[in-house]
Amino acid sequence: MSHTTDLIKNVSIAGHGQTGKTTLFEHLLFSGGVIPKAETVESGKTVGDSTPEEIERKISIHAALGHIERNGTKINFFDTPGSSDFTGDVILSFRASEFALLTMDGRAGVQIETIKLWRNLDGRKKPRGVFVTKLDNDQADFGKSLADIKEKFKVEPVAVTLPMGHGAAFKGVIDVLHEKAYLAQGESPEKEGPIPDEFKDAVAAAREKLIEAAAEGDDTLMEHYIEQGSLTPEEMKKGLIEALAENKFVPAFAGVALKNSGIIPFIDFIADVGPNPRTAKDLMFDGEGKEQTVPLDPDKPLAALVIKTAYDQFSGKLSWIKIISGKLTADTEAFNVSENKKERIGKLHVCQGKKLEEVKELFAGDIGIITKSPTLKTNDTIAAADGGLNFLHLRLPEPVHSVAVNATAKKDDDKLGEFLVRAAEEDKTFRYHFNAETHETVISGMGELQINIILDKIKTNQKIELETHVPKVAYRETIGKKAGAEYTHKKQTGGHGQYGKVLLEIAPLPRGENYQFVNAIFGGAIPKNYIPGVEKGVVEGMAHGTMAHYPVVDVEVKIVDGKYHPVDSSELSFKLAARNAFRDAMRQANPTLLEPIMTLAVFVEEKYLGDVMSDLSSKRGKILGQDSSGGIAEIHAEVPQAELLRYSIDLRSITSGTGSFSVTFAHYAPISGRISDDVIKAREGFKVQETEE
Ligand SMILES: Nc1nc2c(ncn2[C@@H]2O[C@H](COP(=O)(O)OP(=O)(O)O)[C@@H](O)[C@H]2O)c(=O)[nH]1
Ligand SMILES: [Mg+2]
Repeated sequence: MSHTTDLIKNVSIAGHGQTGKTTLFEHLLFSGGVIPKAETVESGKTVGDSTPEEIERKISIHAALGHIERNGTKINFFDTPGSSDFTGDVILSFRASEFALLTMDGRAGVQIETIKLWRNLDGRKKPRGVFVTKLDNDQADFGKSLADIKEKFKVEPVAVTLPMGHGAAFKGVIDVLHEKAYLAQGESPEKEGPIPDEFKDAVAAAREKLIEAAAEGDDTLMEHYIEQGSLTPEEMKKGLIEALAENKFVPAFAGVALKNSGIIPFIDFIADVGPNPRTAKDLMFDGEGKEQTVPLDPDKPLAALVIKTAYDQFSGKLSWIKIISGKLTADTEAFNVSENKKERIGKLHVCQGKKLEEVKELFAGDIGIITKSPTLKTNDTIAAADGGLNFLHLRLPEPVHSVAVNATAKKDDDKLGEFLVRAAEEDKTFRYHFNAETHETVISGMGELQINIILDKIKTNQKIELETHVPKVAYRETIGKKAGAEYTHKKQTGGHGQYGKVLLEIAPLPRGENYQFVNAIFGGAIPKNYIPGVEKGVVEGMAHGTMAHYPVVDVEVKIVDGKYHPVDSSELSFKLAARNAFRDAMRQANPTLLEPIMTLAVFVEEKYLGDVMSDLSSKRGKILGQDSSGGIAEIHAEVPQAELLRYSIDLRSITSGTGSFSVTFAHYAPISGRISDDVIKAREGFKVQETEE
């Protein structure tokens, strides 16, 4: 069944790993009547963790989508992965939702992923709430968790539900908004009842805060509140809706998902107060080079965005799509704005995890799935007609972890290539490229876990035997001073000979300027038609330097003199002369190896700061700056790439898996001594393929 815009809500459930997202998602579907029984993550039967790799590892790897209905409103929920290796699917779910629910373990409070997700939501001005889970643990503390939010984010969350006890004494939650208690019933849905006397004062105080939050949403309500000292339930609801859509308050919820507690009042809150899809403020498109936003609008012609591509072993290719304006109808023709061509829309579906249900149409605000489209890709904009807006692509972080791979058997190369294309389509944070310089296929992603899961799939599902290794570093060579050399290429024994003489001077250029060729020949010492041959020789000479055969950069080459022979000279003779002259000059010009230096930004909990800094200095890192806020330290440094090839693994072990980093190329820098000697040694036996006479 399809729902219209004002009867749709979209919620992303996100948070640090193991805070109970998948369990909460399961119990939302159970309490919403979608599934007859809530399964545990450990059983491998949850709706959220349904792919073979998730069942095997007992963690979420992909976003899952499901929905319930409450008083006629459809609520779409995303269950997202907690590990930063799978951040791509969290970001796409944020993009498609107007509200994010961050889960927090009641024992741990704010954790590093909570902070990163909070910042990401800040960047989108996205309304959000927090759900404090696992309150059945003795050390869990709802109040402390909210205080932690206040300390770290300078926002005081407003409790919409309150726990009745905690640990073994946990009995259920109280819905402060609707003034009802919900007793936990274990496997059955929670049961509504009166608020026990012992909690009445706490509820009254919490309700006061909720009324204040509602009054903040609207100026006339604020006047009423000041005049009357309170708000009617209708006024309160209206104020909360407005305040939440404007991200003016952060609702907080308590619960024990595993025991079906805190679920129904949360569903009620979303159905009543959750942001309408029309309130989305991050629907950005490229308006002639300038980013602009459009309102979500059911009355405009169709516009929709493909947010995700997945391949299901039973249903085949799935293209997840969010409708931004108008409606999408099954079995019609639309226009693919990104590809600038007509697009056939086949069957449309809504889903509960991997279970699909066919629908005829989807309205603005809704999220659904197009199956078996051979052409649709993630980030494609689909519109009613040509000339529509082109929505901006998902903004994802750059890969930080790379591995070089090759199929053990040459015959598997094509199959491996096809798999990589598909994997990169499914997860936009995963990339692959062939590095022509090092002759390696390098795959990259957000961390070792993500890469290992992909390698496992290649080995197990595709039955391709693989070899993997740490990617090679692309070193460079350059010179430290001016030098000159002359070289005569001569072969004049019988018949048509070869003759060319080149005299050249080389000089260092500033870093990053690469190469300059200067022709300073006077009086036709080398005729014009041979100059291209001379330059070819120089370029070939620079392709493999004299130290370790790496490309030579940042050199000016000036051809100053030469000599030719009217019969024996040829382009080839001058090319060979120039190549050798260049290398002779380079040997005398104080040649040096250069290594790539990366700019690194590391995010860690403050307690790991010292260990991370000393590790960076052992990696020849130069600290550029350091900043701390809300318990998280941010370190900026420049570090040689050669030291960072396994940094995601190192940082994981230093920070017990909590740290993260980003890395971009900065510049090349000279190396010397033992480091340089080792690089040269590692290149021994490298064969240069060049044309000979
Ligand atoms: N005691 C308790 N355990 C829970 C609760 N919610 C989830 N868990 C357990 O915590 C673990 C992680 O849960 P999961 O839903 O996979 O967390 P996710 O990584 O955030 O998706 C699982 O073993 C769950 O059974 C809860 O409310 N109370
Ligand atoms: Mg999960």
